[in-house]
Amino acid sequence: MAKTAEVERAGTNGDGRGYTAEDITVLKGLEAVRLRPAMYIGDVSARGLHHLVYEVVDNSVDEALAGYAKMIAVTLNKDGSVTVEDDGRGIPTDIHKEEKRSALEVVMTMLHAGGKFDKNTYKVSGGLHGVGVSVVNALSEWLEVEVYREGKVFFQKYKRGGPVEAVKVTGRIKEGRTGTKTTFQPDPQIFKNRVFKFETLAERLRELAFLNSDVTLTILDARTKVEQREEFHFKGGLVEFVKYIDDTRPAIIKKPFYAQGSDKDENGRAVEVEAAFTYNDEYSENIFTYVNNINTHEGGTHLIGFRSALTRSLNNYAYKNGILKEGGLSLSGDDFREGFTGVVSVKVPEPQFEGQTKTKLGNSEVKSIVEGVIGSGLAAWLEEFPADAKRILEKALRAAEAREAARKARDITRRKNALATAGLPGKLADCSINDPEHCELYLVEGDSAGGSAKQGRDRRFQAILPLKGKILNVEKARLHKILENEEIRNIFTAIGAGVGETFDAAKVRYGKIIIMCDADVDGSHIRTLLLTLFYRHMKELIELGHVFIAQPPLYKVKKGKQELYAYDEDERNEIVKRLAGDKAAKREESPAHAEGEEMPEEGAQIVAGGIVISRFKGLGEMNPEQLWATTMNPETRTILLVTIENAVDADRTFSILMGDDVGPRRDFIEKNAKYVRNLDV
Ligand code: 0RA
Repeated sequence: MAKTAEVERAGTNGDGRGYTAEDITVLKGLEAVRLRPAMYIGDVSARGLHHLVYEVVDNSVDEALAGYAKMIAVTLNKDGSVTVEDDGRGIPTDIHKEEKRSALEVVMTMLHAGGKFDKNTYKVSGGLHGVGVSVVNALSEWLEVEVYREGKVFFQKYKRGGPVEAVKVTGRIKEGRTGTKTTFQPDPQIFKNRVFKFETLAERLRELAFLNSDVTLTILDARTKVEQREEFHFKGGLVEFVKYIDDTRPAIIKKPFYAQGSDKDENGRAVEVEAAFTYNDEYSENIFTYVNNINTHEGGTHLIGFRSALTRSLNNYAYKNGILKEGGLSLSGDDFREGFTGVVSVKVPEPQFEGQTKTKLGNSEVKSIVEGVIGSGLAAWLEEFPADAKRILEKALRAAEAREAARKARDITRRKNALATAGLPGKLADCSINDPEHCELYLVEGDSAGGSAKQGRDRRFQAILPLKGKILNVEKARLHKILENEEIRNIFTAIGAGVGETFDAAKVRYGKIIIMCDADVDGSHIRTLLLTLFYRHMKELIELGHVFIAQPPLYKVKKGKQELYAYDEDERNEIVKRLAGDKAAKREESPAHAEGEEMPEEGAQIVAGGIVISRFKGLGEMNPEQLWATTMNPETRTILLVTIENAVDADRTFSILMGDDVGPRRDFIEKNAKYVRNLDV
């Protein structure tokens, strides 16, 4: 039996023994992580914080993929720390030969040590996470790990990545029980916001459960009075995944397609392929692709292989069954996209990630492997389910007709445009410089606010496009219909980068596109319509961080010449308290009482000890100077960056908010109404 670290070695820097050369290397590694955390986890915002949990969970998922772990349990603890426990083999605790310390300590403290074990059979980790648990350790105020192996409980604690003492045995357990339990507290020196969102974590765990049908993942929120718990286990894997994605959209085929298989790459290592799809009666295409459980937003060779298998197999079937005539019309890939919802998941031993956000698979061998597995799976499926095959082909034929009609219509518009004044929309007040990086486009609700914005702006770099009322709901229309809408065409033309498949991020005319709507129900509706438009037809714009939401204030608090703006009620109360306090201190009067007081109706004012509060009803109520000072001046304004936290969930959110089904929408609003200020989609 392997000796434990406790027996072999006294410890590192926790016992006054001093540092060895190895310790110093380790510390250098951890210091690098603490100096530049963003290099390892992307950023130190909420996204990076949640990434810590994913990193730890990924290690357990790898243990599950290796065939050992079945359960992964995440707990959000009362003190703000997080625990991740699995029932895998347990991280080895014997002495690591090269490092001469417990393997557990090596895994927990050395950068990239995770893959050192058994590289060929164990890890298929992606290159995106896969930075290793040592990074989480380095960014934690403290971290504790317990390993259950050989009938013992092994324990080690770390502070900011460094071991507090050597691995020790803290208890005996039933022989045969194995696993790893990690608890960590994110370091306040690194993370300003350390509050984990249950829903965000739950979404990722649900996704992992769909992608790995053998694993059960649970999440427990022990921070709240009433504990919240969810358990995810989907025997049906990807088939259940596509059903889940489309559960707000009516399916037009009886049962989703599913295929699975594997093939060897040029080094003889297995590439595993799995895919499922269904069709709904709408027009957008939803494909989610994964490499080693990582969502590859930018697609890559697996997506290309999947698409070409679809187009080829469906065309072949159509010719064979007389739905298409040899030498006549053939259906293109585009024709199969309307209403298509699919998931492709591949496990690649050595993935190469490319693209702007390193979420595009580059391995060329994967294309033909996916094409082969899906192509033969689909050919068999079409023979087995001819009624579904027919529905898919009918839908594709209608899409082809619509596209042809749209092409003709576009030709006509183009000719018309050439006669009329082609170029930027008349309503756009453009900025004078044309360096996109420094330019901003404000999409403003209403002509009157648009007018104020035009006067108040800095015209050198701020452009204004006023929008009249509600734009079309793009969730319910084909692209050519959408392009008939003048308001939407104006937005596309102003941005200048095309739309959908022809969208070219390099042509975007403004680095920041800022949605500015009233802080009322209509305003949120218009904002949601605009976000839907960007999400469905210019997703890259969001992914590249170009889309923002303006934050106009809700209140003005005035005392004498001093004018202060408040963006919510709490802030308003704080300002009133402060102004009243100033006065009380100076004149030794009792402080004014505005705190907690009900606000009168919109537009009205109250006076409390010389303090005047007014509530802004809409943007139009602010004069150009106020609009500049509160909402548009880059020095003082707050704008919210729109990000996509989780692609699957973002799609569902838009489908729920903009689709036909009322029930899910009501549920969503009831559940999320309190988060109205959180605009992550
Ligand atoms: C390397 C080798 C072995 C297990 C693990 C890593 C392992 C790592 C993690 C991380 C979280 N949970 C984990 N569970 C296992 C197997 C060593 C052996 O028993 O032969």
